[in-house]
Amino acid sequence: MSAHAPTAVSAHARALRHRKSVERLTSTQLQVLRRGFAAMKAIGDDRGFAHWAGIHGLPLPMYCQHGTRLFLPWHRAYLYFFELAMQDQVPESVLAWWDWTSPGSRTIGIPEAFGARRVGGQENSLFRAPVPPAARLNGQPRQTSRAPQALADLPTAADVQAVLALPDFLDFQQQLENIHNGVHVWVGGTMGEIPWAAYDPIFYAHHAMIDRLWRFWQIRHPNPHMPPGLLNQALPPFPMTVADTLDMKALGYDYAASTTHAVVEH
Ligand SMILES: [Cu+2]
Repeated sequence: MSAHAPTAVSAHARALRHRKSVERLTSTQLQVLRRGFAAMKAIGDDRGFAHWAGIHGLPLPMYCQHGTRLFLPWHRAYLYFFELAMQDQVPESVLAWWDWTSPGSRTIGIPEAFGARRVGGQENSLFRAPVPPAARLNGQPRQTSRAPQALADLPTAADVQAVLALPDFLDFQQQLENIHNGVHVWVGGTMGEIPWAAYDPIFYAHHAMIDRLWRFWQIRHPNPHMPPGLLNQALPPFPMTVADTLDMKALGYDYAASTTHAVVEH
């Protein structure tokens, strides 16, 4: 992580990078995203995809925070450093979010960007990824897989709006985590199992959506009640505290406003 110590944050505070909806990427933007994942997957050391996926889950130690007060901050830091690692390989690449409440998602489920097995005669780097031997336990398959459930079982926009209205951070976080759990289970296969979920490339689009909803919530509740002590908590293995995750623009990214006008324009 040394290459991206917190002091590097200001160096990255150049023009804001906007994460966009997977469904609204131009074909060029999608190609760049695919190149970012493909480049990381081709690297076996700690700059590579398997290393980053392994920070979330197996092999041990598993750092991810689920069912704790650090769920949102930890995953924001995780995506932030993952995206920097991807940009080390493909500088113009930016994570995209998967809005599982969108009409498109409720029609086809997994977005085509991730669901297509092959594109242009090559394996789609967003379709799946290998699970390395060190992370395989109990006969875990060598490749990630998905087993999506019924379209009607995806969370709805109304589910999301109800959660965004909650004024208390911990309530909000807990209920958003529940929605998030439901989508992991909905995608099924590897995504349904925490120790391996981050090996599926769609993990990052799902968590970008969760991170985006937290951003909306922050805008709607600018002075949230945060429990004492929470802000100073560290987010290992990342050199950040909860407080460091709150100002997204200081981190150098934001979410494109195209589908967020109702909550984001101000
Ligand atoms: Cu998750």
